[in-house]
Amino acid sequence: MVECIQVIDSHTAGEPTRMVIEGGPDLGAGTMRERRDLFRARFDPYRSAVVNEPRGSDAVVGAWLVPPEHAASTAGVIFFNNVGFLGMCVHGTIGVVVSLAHLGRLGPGIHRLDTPVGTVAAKLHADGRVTVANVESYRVLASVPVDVPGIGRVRGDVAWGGNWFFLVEDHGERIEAPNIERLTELAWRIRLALRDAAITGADGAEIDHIELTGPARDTGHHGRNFVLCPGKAYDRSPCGTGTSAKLACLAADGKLAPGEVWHQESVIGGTFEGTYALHGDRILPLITGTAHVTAESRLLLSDGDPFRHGIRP
Ligand code: PYC
Repeated sequence: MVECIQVIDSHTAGEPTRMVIEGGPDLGAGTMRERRDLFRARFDPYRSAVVNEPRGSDAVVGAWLVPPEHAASTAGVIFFNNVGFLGMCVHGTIGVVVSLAHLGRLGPGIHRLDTPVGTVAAKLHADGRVTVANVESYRVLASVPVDVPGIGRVRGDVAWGGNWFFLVEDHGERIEAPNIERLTELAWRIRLALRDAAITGADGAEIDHIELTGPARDTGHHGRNFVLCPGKAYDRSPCGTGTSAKLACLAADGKLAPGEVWHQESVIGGTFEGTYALHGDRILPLITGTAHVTAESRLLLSDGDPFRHGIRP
């Protein structure tokens, strides 16, 4: 038997998104959180089949489209990567909106998407840019010291932007593409040190994204980042949830006012534009970027293929 999964591939500032539009398991009609939990518990091989080699790569983020949870929403979407599931994914949301527009399923205007961590609104502009009103973001800890074996003590902020981030500025590294291997090693060590020191997000949640920040390269931009994702792949884009976490820290430090624009560069030079509105003691980030559709494909999973569910780490 051959199972067929239909996907649209795109990239957002170089970071790939693979949107699943047909095939695979039916996740039912529960809340988005229940559907994500069902996916994880019963159908994880499909996650791996879609994003892992030989059909994908470590950098691919999957976006599984499902019927919306809320009547006012266009769709539900569950984001996942090479090792598990994401809360939110902003570059992925930009990719989903551009891919749905490519299919003729939506046009310019505001579209609501339900995710396991809340409903987000995405505006498709007439010129193809997409602005995502992300989930509320906030910093929980500032300048936390962590002793990193082989490196020494670094300090960072713990913030939520739809995923949990540890943002480090005093790392002493250049945030440039030729340095990606060193940055990956450093960020990975920081992640393990956080785990060993039991430094977590709210409710003991694991901090699974490490964001190394630094000065922008281009005049007119405000910062540059390197974000290491949970499966040790770096984000080619400036990471929209990471940019949201950064905005939450800037807001908490009084360094960026509501409505002020922050241009965030990625380690490979892509940019997102970020701004925020205040929501009580949290912020509502608005992240703008562009995506490009790269392929319309049917993934084939045949019974005789030992890697039909991907090469799992
Ligand atoms: O853009 O939010 C983002 C993201 C998360 C992981 C990879 N990209």
